[in-house]
Amino acid sequence: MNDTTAPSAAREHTVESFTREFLREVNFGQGVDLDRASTNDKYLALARTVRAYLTTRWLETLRTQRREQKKAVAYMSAEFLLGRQLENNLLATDLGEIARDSLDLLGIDLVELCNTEIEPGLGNGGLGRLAACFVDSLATENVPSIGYGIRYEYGIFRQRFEDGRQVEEPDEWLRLGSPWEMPHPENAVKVGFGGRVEAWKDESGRAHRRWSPDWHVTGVPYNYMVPGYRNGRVNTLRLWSARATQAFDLAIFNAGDYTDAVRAQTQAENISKVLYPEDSTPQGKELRLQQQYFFVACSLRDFVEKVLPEDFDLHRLPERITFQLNDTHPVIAVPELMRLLIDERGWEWADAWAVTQKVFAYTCHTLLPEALEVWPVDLLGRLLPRHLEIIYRINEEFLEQVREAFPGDMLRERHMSIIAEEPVRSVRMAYLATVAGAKVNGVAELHSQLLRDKVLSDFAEMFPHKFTNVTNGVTPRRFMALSNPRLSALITEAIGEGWVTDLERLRELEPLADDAEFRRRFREVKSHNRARFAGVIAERDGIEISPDAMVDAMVKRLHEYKRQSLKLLHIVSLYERITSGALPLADVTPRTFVFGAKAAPGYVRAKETIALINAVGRTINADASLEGRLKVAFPANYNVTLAETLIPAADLSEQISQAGKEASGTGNMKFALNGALTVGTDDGANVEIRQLVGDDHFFLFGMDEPAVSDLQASGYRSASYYEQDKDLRAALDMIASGAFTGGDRGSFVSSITASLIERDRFMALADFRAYVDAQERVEAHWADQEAWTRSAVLNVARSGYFSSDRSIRDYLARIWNA
Ligand code: 475
Repeated sequence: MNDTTAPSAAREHTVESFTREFLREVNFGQGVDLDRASTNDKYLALARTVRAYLTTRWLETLRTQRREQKKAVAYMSAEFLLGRQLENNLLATDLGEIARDSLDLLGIDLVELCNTEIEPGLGNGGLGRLAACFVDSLATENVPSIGYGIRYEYGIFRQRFEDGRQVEEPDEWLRLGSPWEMPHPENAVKVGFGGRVEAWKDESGRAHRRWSPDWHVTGVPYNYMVPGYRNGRVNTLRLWSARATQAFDLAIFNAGDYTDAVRAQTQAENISKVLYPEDSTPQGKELRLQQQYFFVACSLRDFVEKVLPEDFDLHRLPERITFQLNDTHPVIAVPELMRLLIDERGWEWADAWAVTQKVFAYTCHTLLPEALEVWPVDLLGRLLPRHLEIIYRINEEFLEQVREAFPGDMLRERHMSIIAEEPVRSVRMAYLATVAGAKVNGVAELHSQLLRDKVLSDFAEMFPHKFTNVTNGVTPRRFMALSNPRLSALITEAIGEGWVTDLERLRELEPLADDAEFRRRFREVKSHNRARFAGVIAERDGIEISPDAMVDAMVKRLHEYKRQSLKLLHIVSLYERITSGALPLADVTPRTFVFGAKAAPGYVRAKETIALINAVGRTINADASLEGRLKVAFPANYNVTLAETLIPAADLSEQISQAGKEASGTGNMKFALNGALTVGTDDGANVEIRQLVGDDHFFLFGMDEPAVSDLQASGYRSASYYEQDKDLRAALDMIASGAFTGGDRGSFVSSITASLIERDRFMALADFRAYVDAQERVEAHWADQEAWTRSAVLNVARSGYFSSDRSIRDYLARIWNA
């Protein structure tokens, strides 16, 4: 979209009108005089001023959609990890300069107000952040769409370190007000749970089923506006909040039990109380299933009854919507839609199933067997008895199809059943999604291939047409234009500003990789960004780092398959070689190892790893003999906001998961786009990043997926690597000796080292040597700053493919219009 045609809020508004509206919000919105207004008052007033601009466009977008009734996409996700809204909305509306000038005149610092905002952390990690990038790109690509999710009262926990150990605190993100949301209690939806299913017959004698839930919850929609980048479209993100229903309260209250009535109210409102903090390994908790059904039931009803016109014939639903299921969390929508059509509208099974199979599509985000959601049938049957019946019937008809396709293949039938028998009878949600969905996609080429060949191979054989790939992407608005203003300005100066919505245009930077002056300016930007990052963690965490050292970053959830432990072994090995005299200090590249990672509160090994990283960091940072050459910086509570200052500052991006385990990764894309070089395994989207940026500008190491599988099959013995590689042994021994824990060899020190030496589930030891070698290649390349910068510029120039705008176009072509 170029600037002359793009409707831009800025052109309709002046500094004077903006100031007037801002002051009105201070006075009448906040109820204070400007000279008495707190920073938070001013932030809220500014947010509402910007919101008013957005609202005009939003209402226009809604009117257009009601008039045109174009096919839309509903992105259903239990998580939307949005990050701060104010700056993003200023950018999208092009109001940044007007707001700054207006506030300047009033003597108010815009940056300070932006920093007041508490980010809505309504997600765990990759999956939730992807959903946020996607709604941004859907709006920017001008796709009629709506996001559906949960308005958690508490998002992902705040992380603190106490003596190096993670402590979780509730994330009170709504504490200071929530100017971006618009609640609509009048559009509340009632959702049932529990109870029984009864048979009944209509006058014609036809048999029906009727679900009588024994308790209900009300879902109140909260709308958020999602602006496209300066294109006039503002889409909706609708998050549901649980309230007790009136009837529910009164029934118990009237029965005379006030305490029970209150307790019931609390129970209902608990549903949207808190985000489950497990990333990739969901716990089979009843409240989680309640959350899933709650938001999905609200969303389907909302779409069918409120978004569609009143007289709409649901047989034509597939012409109007695709419900894109972000992993299996919303898959209970499948039996819910069946129930709506059959029980509530009297449809025949076959008709309902035909429509259902056309409107859902499923995105899988994992390869870990423990991450594939299953719900025990006794739990599901207790909470959603009618849905369980429907799932059984779907499964019966599906297995009939399997028998027809593969007569006599009993084993296959058992493998493919939506109902698992072992260890307890459970519903396999990924299988249900695959059977019901029109399409199934993985999130990177390798991942989609492994889904077809391994995780879902029987299904791929039966329904080859369903399987496709859409490689993930990231929004260049937040992760470049907003977060890296200096690099953005340099790029715009070189190639114009079209790249913000057409990221492939970064290719035009390629020739500049050979331009010494451009490289100098690029380095200047990096160096500025490093200093900015250093300033932020000094203030935020009291961590001191040198702004000149290489920033080597590993930021992602703490998980064994991601192998933070391998990074740690590299650091310890360097340290061990320096202190033992094997490596002269003069040969050590000055580096800051930056970690950012939250561990699921119940994931003991992950928490031990955090404690160990902090212990190693404390020792290294305090060792004067290193003359400050190595630093470990582990700022607590890594989140979207911190990512926005870290990623632009990074020189080296660590993407070192065991091959075949990381579905895609999206941090890897953000780093490459911001000019960091990657040291990575042949895993997830790393594969595509390397293909695009070129082998010379990417440090590949370690076993690939087939090698991992072979080694697994032939029997992996980690101890042999410990025995045979003396540097590895020395590093592990150093940890085990208590060198980082004040001589303490117990607790987490021994459990981590023992588990690596004895089991090493993700083969960190097998990849250690290759990793250390790759790090030596990194250092050699870094020593030639001109060559390094050239590689960095080429990383930027060749990363345009990883825009989430491109992902959305792929979804349109392969799934939504298919
Ligand atoms: C992958 N989260 C990344 C990213 O596609 C990928 C699971 C269960 C409960 C709560 N959260 C989860 C995930 O599974 C997840 O975040 N997966 C990630 O999705 C986007 O880039 O490789 O690990």
